[in-house]
Amino acid sequence: MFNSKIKRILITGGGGFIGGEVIRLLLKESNLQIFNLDKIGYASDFTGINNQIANLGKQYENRHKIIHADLTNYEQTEDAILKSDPDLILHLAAESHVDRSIDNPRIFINNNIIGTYNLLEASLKFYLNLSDERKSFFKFHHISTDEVFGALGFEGKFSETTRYDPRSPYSASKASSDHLVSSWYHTYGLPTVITNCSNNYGPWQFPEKLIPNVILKSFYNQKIPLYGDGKNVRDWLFVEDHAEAILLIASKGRIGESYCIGGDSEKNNKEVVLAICEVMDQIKPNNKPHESLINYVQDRPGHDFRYAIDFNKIYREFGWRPKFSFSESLERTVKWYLENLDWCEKIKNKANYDGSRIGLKK
Ligand code: TDX
Repeated sequence: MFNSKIKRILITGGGGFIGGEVIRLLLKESNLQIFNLDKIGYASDFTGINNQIANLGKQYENRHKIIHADLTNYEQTEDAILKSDPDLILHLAAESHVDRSIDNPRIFINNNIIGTYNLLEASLKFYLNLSDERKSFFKFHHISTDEVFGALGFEGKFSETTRYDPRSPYSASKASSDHLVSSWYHTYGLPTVITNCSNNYGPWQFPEKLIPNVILKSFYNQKIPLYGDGKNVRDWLFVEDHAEAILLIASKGRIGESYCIGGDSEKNNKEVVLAICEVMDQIKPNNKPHESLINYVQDRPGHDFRYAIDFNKIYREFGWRPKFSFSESLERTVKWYLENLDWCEKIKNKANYDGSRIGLKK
């Protein structure tokens, strides 16, 4: 998967949903030593990684080391880089929930912008001290979102050449971090690559996002909140497809480039909710169909209408396309949540999150 000279990888935010998936894939399919820099915030959790290590065998324990560090602290960031001595950095750490960014933008500015800035500064200092040989394969891969491009109407798709037009504090903070990464490449020569993905779903996602939120609400027979008219469209990407694309770009992506990663599964929110309700009707039937729990609620302020990704560049250059179908992976995801209700309760309690509506502050 990787050039054999690459031995150590530093992943930021490996306690998160996507980072955890990337680490599980790396454990299975590479020999790399993995350093997982995580601030252990509200959504951080290592259960999935620990389960994977337990399944693979004790000899895998040493392959994954957690470094408890906060990117908003430069010294901690620099220490983590020196300790891990990486050949590759995957930057996934970010505050990621749009609704939280509406209520509390400062946290997003600090973590996503200042955090990325500190990581870039420390990475550049580290990179400049590497031997020419190690410099020749070192890479800094920044993982970002399609939300930086703003919102689409009924037509068109986002691609690598789409103008940035973020509209929420969250997407503005991610757009800023993308621009910082790109400027560290152009100005200082740090070898960077950026990926922008569409909405992820799958096991281990913190239950504030649409899909796990709806699964849990419908399981507990609570009202399912559908924002506005439920017609906003997202392009759903199964997290295992995303992790595979990330590692492909981390190993083969061209320096200074960006790549869009999409799920080829555009659905409006009502379609997604109805699909979940249908699976729930089959595996946990109620006296009324689960769709009767749908409750149209006040719209999200500045709610982006539609996201869709044209992933032609990564397909053209590397032959990548999503493998998982939406309906099968959604069913798998629903079943996973129902089998892991204890985990959901535990992580919600730890985060002090009771599932109430957030993100209405104007
Ligand atoms: O309860 C809900 N009801 C509802 O109708 C929730 C939580 C969401 N929604 C709507 C809002 C969006 O149109 O569903 C859609 C998806 O919402 P989120 O899961 O909050 O995701 P979104 O706002 O699209 O942003 C996501 O995709 C890009 C991720 O949260 C980001 O981290 C990623 O960068």
